[in-house]
Amino acid sequence: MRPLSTDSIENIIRKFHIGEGNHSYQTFGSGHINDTFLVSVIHSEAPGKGKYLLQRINHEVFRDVKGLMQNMHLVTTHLRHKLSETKDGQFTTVSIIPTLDGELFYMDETGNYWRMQTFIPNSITYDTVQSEDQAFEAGYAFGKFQLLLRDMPVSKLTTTIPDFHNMAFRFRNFAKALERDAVGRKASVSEQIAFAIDKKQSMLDLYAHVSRGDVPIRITHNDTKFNNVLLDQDTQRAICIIDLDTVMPGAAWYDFGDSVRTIINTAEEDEKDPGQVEINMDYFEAFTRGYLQETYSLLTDLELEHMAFSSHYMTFIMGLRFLTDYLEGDVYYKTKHKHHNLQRV
Ligand code: GN1
Ligand code: MG
Repeated sequence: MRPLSTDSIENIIRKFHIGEGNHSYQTFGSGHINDTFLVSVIHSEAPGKGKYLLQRINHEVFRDVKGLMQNMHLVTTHLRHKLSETKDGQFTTVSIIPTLDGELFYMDETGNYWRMQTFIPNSITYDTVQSEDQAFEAGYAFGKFQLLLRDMPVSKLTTTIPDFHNMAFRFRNFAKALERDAVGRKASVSEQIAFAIDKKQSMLDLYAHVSRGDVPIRITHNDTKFNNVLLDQDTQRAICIIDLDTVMPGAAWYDFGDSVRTIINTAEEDEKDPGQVEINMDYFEAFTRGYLQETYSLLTDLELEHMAFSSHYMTFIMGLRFLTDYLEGDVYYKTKHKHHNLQRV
């Protein structure tokens, strides 16, 4: 990705329909892929409403930006419609702010893709769960997301990253990275490699259910980290699911499992001291209660049967991807230092 210049961001903000007024911006968030800026329109007549998120979409990762934005448009439109029907408390959705030309994104002269969306006022995210109530709220929010999208035809969405949670595909990439050992790190991670190989078959077995069509393909979020749930700053209730980049056809296991990965971990994803990484089963229980409260009626027996194992599956697949990227020399995820990807494993 090309570097960003201050000058260009100013110009890019002006391409979007965010109304009159001066603005300021600052970098924002902790995503591993895109670049995010919080844009504030100064002197806006409606306080709190003058905030937006501008993002440069990493098109090396998201090869089909048009498909991605179309998915996001369809899903947010559907959610908005459903929420207006149900008047379900404070739960809301982000909205895409179109360009002045009415497009869903803007491509600059250097070939970078940009999008603007609303910033939900009075909201907060956390990287780690602080209480059982928060774990419940996250379960409720991802469950609600699944429930609200149940009547939207899956075929409307494009698979923007093929094989995203396909374990067989991830193992093939891992094998290639081992074979190449591009930066000579293989010998230093033999323990992690042995662990991955040891778990391989049980992981492939779960994926086989997906590839055989034993479980329904639903509209899933596919990146259900706890910090993708917005909580209301005052009430601490879940109010919105964000980061819709990877919304596409998938298995319910992907969303449940990836949430559990971050929700029951008492430490951050990149904690360097494995001694700090503990599992909080009370959070697991609270999260599951929230999730099933919304989704129990729509899940099949087979989905329910392997729901708990999906937490292993998704935690494992993320570890495998971080390890693969470490072996490849940190070419995919943003890293802040040499062993960052390894700390995430
Ligand atoms: C990436 O960029 P971010 O933080 O939203 C990744 C997810 C991983 C996550 C790990 C497109 O998400 O799959 O779970 O990092 N997204 C992509 O924190 O690869
Ligand atoms: Mg994401």
